[in-house]
Amino acid sequence: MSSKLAALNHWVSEVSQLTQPDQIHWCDGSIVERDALVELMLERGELLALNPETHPDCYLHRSHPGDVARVEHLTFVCTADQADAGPNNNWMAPDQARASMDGLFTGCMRGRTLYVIPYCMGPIHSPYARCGVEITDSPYVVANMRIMTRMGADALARIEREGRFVRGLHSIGELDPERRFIMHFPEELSILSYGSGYGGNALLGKKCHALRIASWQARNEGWLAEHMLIVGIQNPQGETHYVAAAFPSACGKTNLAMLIPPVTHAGWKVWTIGDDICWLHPGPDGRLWAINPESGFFGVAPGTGRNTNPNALDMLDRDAIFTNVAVTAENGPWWEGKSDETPHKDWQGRDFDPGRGPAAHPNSRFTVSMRQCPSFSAEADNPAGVPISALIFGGRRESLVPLVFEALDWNHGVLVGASMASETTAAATGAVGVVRRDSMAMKPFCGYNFADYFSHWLSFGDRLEHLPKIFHVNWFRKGPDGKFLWPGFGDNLRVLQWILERCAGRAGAVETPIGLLPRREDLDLRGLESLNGSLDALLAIDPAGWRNEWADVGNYLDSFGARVPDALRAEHARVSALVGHVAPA
Ligand code: OXD
Ligand code: MN
Repeated sequence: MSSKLAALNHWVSEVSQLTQPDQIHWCDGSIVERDALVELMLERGELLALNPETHPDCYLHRSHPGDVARVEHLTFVCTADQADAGPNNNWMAPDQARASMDGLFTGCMRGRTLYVIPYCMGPIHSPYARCGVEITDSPYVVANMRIMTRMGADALARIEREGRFVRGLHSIGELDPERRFIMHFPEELSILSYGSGYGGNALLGKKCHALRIASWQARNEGWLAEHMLIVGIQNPQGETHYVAAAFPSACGKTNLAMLIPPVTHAGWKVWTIGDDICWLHPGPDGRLWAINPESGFFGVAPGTGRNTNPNALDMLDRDAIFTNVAVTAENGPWWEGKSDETPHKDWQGRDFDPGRGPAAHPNSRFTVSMRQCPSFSAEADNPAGVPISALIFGGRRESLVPLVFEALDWNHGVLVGASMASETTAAATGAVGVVRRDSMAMKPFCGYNFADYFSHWLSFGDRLEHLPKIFHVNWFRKGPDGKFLWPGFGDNLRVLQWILERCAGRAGAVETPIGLLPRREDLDLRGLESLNGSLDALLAIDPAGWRNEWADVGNYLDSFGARVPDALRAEHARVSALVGHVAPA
């Protein structure tokens, strides 16, 4: 073993002394290894094979019913100085955190196999990619990491070349919510996760590494690690422009990433680069370049149907892992919104009884390689990434926030991102449907103080010669009857079209106190004539509502104290004045 791997070997042996596994398996990422793991999980009942005729190589995992989502209240950022983690994170002193985690990990792998998973986040030869190693005792985690990351021999070879990697130690422990913690040590680039097998808590390459740890690395190194999808939008002239868009969990990022244009839009095409995470680097040409660090989708199943996301349905009929979905009498996967079939067994394996709620868990998931997506773009493997023309922020807001608006400049756009708010969803435990501020959709994922994060975002105003434009969208406005005002899904392309036309300097807009809005005639609404009255509401500005909104944003910024950058406060004062609210200086 080369000396560059000595640190890795040393760490693996330290962990095995602590956790006492029966055996150690170094994952090579091969199909043979995958098949053996699947076999093992089938034997142990941790996976159930779905119908091999209709869904070859598809498996169902039923998690512990108390382990179905991310646990934000049990997720910590452990920096030496609490102020570096900020009020946006739970904090514990690193020594104390390590000591209590050591207690939990002691002997926890007795009778189990310890798997060493070398992985690479991003195209394997990209200078922007970063490697990590996850140690876990869960074969389900290994099988998922194989889909979600570039895992195995190539990643190990890169680690051997570079000698550096993020360390993640995970054990499902006893799956006891009382003994469950997800701890991050950004100063050491390490993660300790105990007691949960749920994706966001256990697939450490995803939220823990690619967002919480990477956001810290990104700040130190001059780039951004964001909770954003990435798509290429090809127009009928054959030009493709790329945008990255941040939405909170379960707000339709996967659907937008795989959008199929409406029938009125012949010649348009959306290419999928990523659906959840985006690493943005200033490129040599002064533009912002994006890579998707992941290689698969860990998507929310409910609501994925022929009308909402046909591309997703088409990629899910082979080689996929389903977690907590229901099954049909033919042993196919099923969830609310998938088809008219009647589910046979619910997500817990019980005979389906509508009286007990939905058949699939609202946060049930699919894990599938991005290569299976019909709209997959080969640019997702481009080591240089793709150049970004526009950044989009969006939330789930029933009222107030219009369909789309453009920020006046970079600082205004950063304020718009920082003030994002959304109604909570089932992706995290806790109440669903409560409006909370979720800056850049990073509230659960930023590995450091939001005030410093806002400064870092503002700094790109000087770092980049060609800044992308920033927009805000809201697909979720409701009318007085409680129905959505905007059709959403494929029709969202019309909004993306306006955004790209604005970037090209071709579309009109009207300046309002909150930013630049399209007028009816600036949007391509062919085929949406039925929208009529709704469009007025979708594009209206309610000054009194915005006075309250900006006052609330002011309180929110205050909650981060003196570290909030002056430029952001100045921007807040400016926009507040425009709606007639006097923000405290
Ligand atoms: C996810 C999430 O799983 O944001 O992507 O919760
Ligand atoms: Mn996400």
